[in-house]
Amino acid sequence: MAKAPAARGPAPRVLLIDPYLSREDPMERKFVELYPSLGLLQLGAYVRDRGIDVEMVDLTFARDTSPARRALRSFRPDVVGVHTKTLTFPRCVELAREAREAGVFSVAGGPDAATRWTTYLDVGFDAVVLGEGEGTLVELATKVANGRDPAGTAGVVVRRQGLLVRGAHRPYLKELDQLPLPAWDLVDMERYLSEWHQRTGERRAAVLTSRGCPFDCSWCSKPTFGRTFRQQSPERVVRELVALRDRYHVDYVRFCDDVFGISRTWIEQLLDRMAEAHLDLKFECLARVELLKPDLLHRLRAAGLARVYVGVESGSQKMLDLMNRGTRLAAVERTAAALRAEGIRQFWFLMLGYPGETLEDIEATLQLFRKFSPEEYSVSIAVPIEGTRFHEQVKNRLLGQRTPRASDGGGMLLFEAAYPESLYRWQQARFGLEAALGKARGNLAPGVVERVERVADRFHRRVATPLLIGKKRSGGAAP
Ligand code: B12
Ligand code: SF4
Repeated sequence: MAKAPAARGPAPRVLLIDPYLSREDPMERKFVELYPSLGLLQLGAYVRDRGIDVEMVDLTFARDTSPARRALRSFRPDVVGVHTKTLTFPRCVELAREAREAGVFSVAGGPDAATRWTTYLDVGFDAVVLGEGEGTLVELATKVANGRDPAGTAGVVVRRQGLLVRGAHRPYLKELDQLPLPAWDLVDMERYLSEWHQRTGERRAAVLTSRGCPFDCSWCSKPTFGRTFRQQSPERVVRELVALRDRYHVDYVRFCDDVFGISRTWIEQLLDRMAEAHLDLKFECLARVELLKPDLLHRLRAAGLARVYVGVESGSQKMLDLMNRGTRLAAVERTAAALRAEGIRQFWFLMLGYPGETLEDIEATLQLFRKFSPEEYSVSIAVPIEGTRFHEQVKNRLLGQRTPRASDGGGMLLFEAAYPESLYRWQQARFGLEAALGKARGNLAPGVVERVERVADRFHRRVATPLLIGKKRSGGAAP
């Protein structure tokens, strides 16, 4: 646990906890890249700027929750604040119990608690903070430290005499430039950076330049920032990048925005400011294909862009429209080709099972994948998250109490879809084979990959699909 500067006077004391234990995340070894929680680093910096004494326990590299238990006893906070994700729910339950035993007021915040706050109150948290946490945590901690009841505070939900008391919605921060730099000193940055260095030869850190997303994909859950979109100025972003380089020798940055570079003018200005600061960083981001025009990609590549995550989702225009993606397939193809031409790695997100999808649509996705062989990808079965239009659409067809597990890699069917789960798992395996063949293409004799693909396609059409969807082996049941 890293220490914050000493407190002045009887300031409220807040202990922040990131309950993510990387060794318990089966995805970690495969996909997940380790960065400290930006949400907690920003919260920590903000509340500290307002006179709150703050410490943080980051369990990412811990074996269990004992560092949190020790900090509860040694730091004696007024409030313990836990960041929540669905994956870390069992740890959060444990921490709520620890806080109760230590007689400390506990509050849950972050994406999972903001989606199902009653669950968090049920398992023992004293309060849940909804949405953006900065202003709310300052007010809540001050009230609790002064022995006042935080019930009714904007952005806070508590339970009183069995009834939920939900404060008003707290307006979003208007000026993101006014946020202090993340409180990196609250975590063991060197541990993260040296792990990255061992793995990649680079010292990598995460940066956020905006909050929210103005698009409206029907399956996307936005419990924290809603449909707002706010951006920092390019100057503010560069100040953060310079600090990371100067203080921590960071030479690779992951921009964690939901969608990076929504405004072309903004991104051009950022690139200008980065060049003026001689940053010499490599970076990666998540972006929408239609924003990545070939000429912009060329500039981004020259500025250090090494990898882009793109939500391709489906190779069928009909499906993209049903998902309200606002994306044309032609833009996907144009961008995939331009990324390849520029030598920028591409990571595709693909989704199977969305309502309305037929075997022909899945086949279109596979053919698109085959055509471009992205360097990396993930293909998941659509997850209906509460509060989304997709969830609304399938809420009467949910499959009992199934909840997705991280270990599952998006491979669990949570609603009655067009086909059985086994069919989707089989399709996932097909993408796996396709990816392996794509990688092997350069090392095999010409035509070998195509022959294997033909055999696999035939097996898929004639054997696997009829079997999995329960039809007779009539041939031609699947495209
Ligand atoms: C960038 C990102 C990542 C990055 C880096 C994450 C990081 N270390 O910061 C990487 C790729 C590493 C990553 C990994 C994972 N991620 Co991620 N990630 C995101 C993304 C796109 C942005 C997160 C972010 O930085 N937000 C900006 C900060 C400022 O917001 P915030 O964290 O929500 O915090 C604010 C509020 O929530 C609140 N708050 C948060 N915590 C607390 C605590 C208290 C006490 C209080 C009062 C308030 C509060 O105040 C904060 C400031 O306003 C989100 C999607 C999104 N838009 O939120 C998904 C998201 C958070 N990730 C998600 C998931 C599932 C994961 C993984 C579990 C994936 C996996 N293993 O399968 C891992 C977990 C890794 C980990 N260390 O926890 C899900 C979580 C869904 C859920 N209900 O659990 C999200 C919401 C995406 C989604 N829609 O599916 N992720
Ligand atoms: S999926 Fe991405 S682009 Fe679509 S609404 Fe969500 S954050 Fe925005």
